[in-house]
Amino acid sequence: QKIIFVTGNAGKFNEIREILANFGIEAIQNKGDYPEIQADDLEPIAAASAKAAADDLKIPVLVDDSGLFIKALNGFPGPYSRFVEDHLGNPRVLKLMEGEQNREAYFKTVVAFCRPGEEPLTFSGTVDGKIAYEERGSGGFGFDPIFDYNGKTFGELGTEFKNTISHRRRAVDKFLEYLKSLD
Ligand code: ITT
Ligand code: NA
Repeated sequence: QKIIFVTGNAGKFNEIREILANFGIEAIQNKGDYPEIQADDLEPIAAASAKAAADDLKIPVLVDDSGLFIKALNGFPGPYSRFVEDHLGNPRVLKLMEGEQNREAYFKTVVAFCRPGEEPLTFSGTVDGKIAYEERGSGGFGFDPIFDYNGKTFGELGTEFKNTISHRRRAVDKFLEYLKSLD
């Protein structure tokens, strides 16, 4: 079984590829860049991207929209995570958190699956953690070096462990449940 995963983000693709491979599904990357709508949460963003890609490519596709939600910052960067990661980076996020006692945060992934001409389906997953006081570890990508999970950052824990408990894994598990329900 093969599935087209539309993303320009190599970190995401590698994680999804490894997760799906464990379930005997081959992920094929399509780097098509579809305009993203703006919204307060990730579901409508992922859904709109999946529909645009499926209707354009005329094949079923999977997309992933993810973000880091920091409690003390009222959920920022959330749906603006891409912009913050690209234009500010982890050091500036740590700066915003300086002097902040409440370090609680979560990662969220919404994977959206869409067949051409049909409505998209969305599946979400989250994982709770804390914003670290400094970047640690070189594994993973994006915000992983500042996301502390039980004392170690995702950067320190690395992709293999991350894939067993991550927001992305939890979202993909729900998608796999859906696929299974079709058999
Ligand atoms: P697409 O082509 O798939 O849209 P993107 O990089 O635009 O790729 P997102 O908008 O979903 O993807 O990602 C928001 C940001 O959050 C982006 O800068 C990622 O690096 C970061 N991010 C997403 N998932 C992450 C994870 O599991 N760990 C750390 N950072 C993550
Ligand atoms: Na994106």
